[in-house]
Amino acid sequence: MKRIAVVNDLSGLGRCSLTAALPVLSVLGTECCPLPTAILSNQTGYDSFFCVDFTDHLDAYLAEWKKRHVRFDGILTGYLASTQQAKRIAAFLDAFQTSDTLFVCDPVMADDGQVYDTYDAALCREVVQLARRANVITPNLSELCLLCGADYDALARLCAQGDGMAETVALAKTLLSDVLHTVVVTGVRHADTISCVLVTREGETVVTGKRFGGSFSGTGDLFSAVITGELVRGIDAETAVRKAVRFLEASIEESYRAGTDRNDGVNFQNHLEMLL
Ligand code: PXL
Repeated sequence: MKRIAVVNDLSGLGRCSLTAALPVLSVLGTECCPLPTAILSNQTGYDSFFCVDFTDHLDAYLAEWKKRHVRFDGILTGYLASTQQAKRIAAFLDAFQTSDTLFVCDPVMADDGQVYDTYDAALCREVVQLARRANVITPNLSELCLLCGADYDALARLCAQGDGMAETVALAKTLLSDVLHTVVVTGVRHADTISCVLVTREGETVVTGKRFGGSFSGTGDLFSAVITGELVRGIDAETAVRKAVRFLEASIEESYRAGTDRNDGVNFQNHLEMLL
């Protein structure tokens, strides 16, 4: 069975990070091995939260994995709690990323053009460094602009008018390298639809879904988990992106109709069978 290490936090409420990755990767028939970065009562979008940063325990945790000579077919990273933690994750990659490992980095930093409150400039620089080591990245439009040093407001305005695809593709292409072969730009919002832009060395594809309401917690984590599981299983990137978009579309539609609070994440559980 393919084994995937998922570097992310465990949030008790919010259906995001590890509580999103675990069910998705399991349904896709892969083993999800958490490397927890922090334990939170709930994700940080709620009014308040309790958080224990796990950074100081990572070395001891990883020493046990090293003892067991465990190997990973995939590594997926997401939300990071601190600059110090980002450096430990880089050391984890030094030890566990081999030429056979697919490293998928979700460069979590921002949404709607706003850098998250818990991310400062130093942490964003670490995320950019991490993304440079990845084979696949799944930025949203805000994160793509941060990775490229581009103007988010101008690009988001174009996209809202139903335009901006050529510009988004051009930006994503500048990131491709010997190491990075796939860029999936998520959540590109138009008036009534939302698109995903897949850019590889072979070309680009835009996959568009229906748009329901605003943004929900955890959708980026569900998306990156589907992409990682499928690519590690040897599925091609376009099929993986189409599957992820349909799964998110169904989950978001159900949550929108149920009036789910955006902080509680989406009702993805009833749609996991779409991934089987
Ligand atoms: O889904 C992204 C995410 C993951 N983990 C934590 C978060 C967020 C977004 O706010 O707060 C703890």
